[in-house]
Amino acid sequence: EDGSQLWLRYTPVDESVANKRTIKLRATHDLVQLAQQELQTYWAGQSVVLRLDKKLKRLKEGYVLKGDASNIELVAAEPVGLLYGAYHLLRLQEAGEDTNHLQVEEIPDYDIRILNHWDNLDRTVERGYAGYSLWRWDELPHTLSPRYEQYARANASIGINATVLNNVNASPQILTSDYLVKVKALADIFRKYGIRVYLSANFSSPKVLDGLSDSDPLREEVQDWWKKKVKEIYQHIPDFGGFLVKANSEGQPGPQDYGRTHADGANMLADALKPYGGLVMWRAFVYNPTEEDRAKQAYQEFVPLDGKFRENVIIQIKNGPVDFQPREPFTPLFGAMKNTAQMIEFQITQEYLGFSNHLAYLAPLFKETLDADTYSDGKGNTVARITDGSIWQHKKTAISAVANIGEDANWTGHHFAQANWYAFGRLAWNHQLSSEEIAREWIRTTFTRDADFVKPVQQMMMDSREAVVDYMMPLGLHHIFAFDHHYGPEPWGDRKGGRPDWMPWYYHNADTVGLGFDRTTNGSNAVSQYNEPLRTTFNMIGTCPENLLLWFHHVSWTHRMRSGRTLWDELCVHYDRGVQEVREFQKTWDKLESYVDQQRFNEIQSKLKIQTKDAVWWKDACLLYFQTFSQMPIPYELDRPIHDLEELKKIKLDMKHHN
Ligand code: BDP
Repeated sequence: EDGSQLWLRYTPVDESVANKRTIKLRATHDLVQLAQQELQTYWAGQSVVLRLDKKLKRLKEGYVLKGDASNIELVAAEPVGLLYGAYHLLRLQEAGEDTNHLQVEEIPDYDIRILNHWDNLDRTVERGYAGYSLWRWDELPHTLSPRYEQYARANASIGINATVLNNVNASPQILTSDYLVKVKALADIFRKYGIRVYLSANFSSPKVLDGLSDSDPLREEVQDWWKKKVKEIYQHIPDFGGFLVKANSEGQPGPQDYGRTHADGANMLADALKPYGGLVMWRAFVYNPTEEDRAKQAYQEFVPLDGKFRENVIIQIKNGPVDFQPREPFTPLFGAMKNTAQMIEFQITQEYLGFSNHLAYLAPLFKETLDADTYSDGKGNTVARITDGSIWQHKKTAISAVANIGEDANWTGHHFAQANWYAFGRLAWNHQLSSEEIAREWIRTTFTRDADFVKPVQQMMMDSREAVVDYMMPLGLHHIFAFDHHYGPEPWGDRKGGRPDWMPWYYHNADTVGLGFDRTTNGSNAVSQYNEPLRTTFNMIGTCPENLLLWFHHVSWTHRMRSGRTLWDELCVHYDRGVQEVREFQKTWDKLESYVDQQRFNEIQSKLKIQTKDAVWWKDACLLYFQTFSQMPIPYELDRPIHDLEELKKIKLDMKHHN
């Protein structure tokens, strides 16, 4: 098997089974027919009646499943709810769960569950590690790859209902008439699976595409340009979702180019989209190379704008305040704008977690942010509840993640990276699901139900993210990656004349005294962006969680950690533990050869070898480099380095970052 079937390895039921049960429809709609067809082909169980009940509005796109050994009733308020219900049944079947006592009510936690593709029009993918983009712009709209439909089906099977097709570093070209026809062709396919298309818009489009003198959002000519453009889009795509915008961030154009605010920019687009029900997802990923701590800047720019955004604007906020690091605290902007709709942005693609070479199961990372208590208005207001509408009512709720999908046969480069796409979809539907549950479900549908396989693999997945944190950036270290491509370690990295906030030393601050970024009240004071009691907890070295210690504190090498070890020894122990864990993954995997088809077994085995080599590389690079400051020995019971620092400094990876 090449992994192309993902978690959808259904076998068609044979006729004798199909003849014994019926899949009855009490509704007509393309989506309902598709639900029926999926069950007709693959469902080996009881008879099913599919019914629409418009009165059950509280279900949103969800469904009710009830039944016993002879008959199942599937009811939804929306046609797509029946499709999701059908996939629920098939999931139970594939995972080998009981379907004779069904009493299920599922309501999605978020209205919009959306993937962000960072795909360029030349088919390179920014931070993509699974080959070229799925979208074959040169062939569209005439030639339609079968993978478009497979992609839509895979998403629908886990409840994803929206997609942004192009990179946030957006080419204005996407909004030309030539491209809109291509976008329409994709939207027509995705619609069959309940998926809406969104586009990343370049703020300078009016100027670049049609020669307007500028793209100032307060100028009528510019506003009219967008109104006309939006009208044109809706003529092609009547259910177009809206725009995702990266503005005044990392060199992208935006309203500030004209002395206007993020709100002015977002509202102009929102006004153009409003008549059609479209939305603006406006990103809060903004920072400039100033004296101010990068981690503080989004909060500083956006909090003063609270209440100034139109109803159909949602601020899209990365889970952490810096940038998708292996571990970050949650972004303090969550919960700090009570009058503005907010959504989370995760990164499924492993830009900072070993690309598609490392096994890193990300559900625990996603949940760490979702479950984090913001203490906004008291206890219990987690990031999940702030964004899912439980606390403040907004027009729409949404959750997004940067996709890891490309043209590779297995879609995601690493077979195990499929689990991260899967986990995002499942959590976007229900953020209460546990990482263990999701892993178990994914393993059983993707590989086998055999407990002797499922248990150790589940354990390996559950340990994997922490292993990556350990061998890359334990104890709150962050952004000490090699410049630009972000694959290997480069804690020594420095570029003459380069932006300080893109240099590792900016983040680790290693010196003869110690290590870490002082964000306390004596330092950059980023702690003050958090509500009490977090502010005080993070501010004091004795109460700050150790897994974020070096995020918030500059800590002396001899500081005693809770284990009784010095900071230096603790750091060494973590790096070493990360390496040991990956060595264990190799053993676990090799033992399981008989449960897996040869191709997937081999491919995963060779990825684990790369991961192990990289883990040792990370450990040696970071420890040998930091040792030049600490001047302390690596504890003698730990494995010794196998590289020399000077040799590691010479490694230059030829990895192009496509912008
Ligand atoms: C960073 C990536 C960069 C993206 C940027 C963003 O390195 O390629 O363009 O985020 O999210 O993580 O806009």
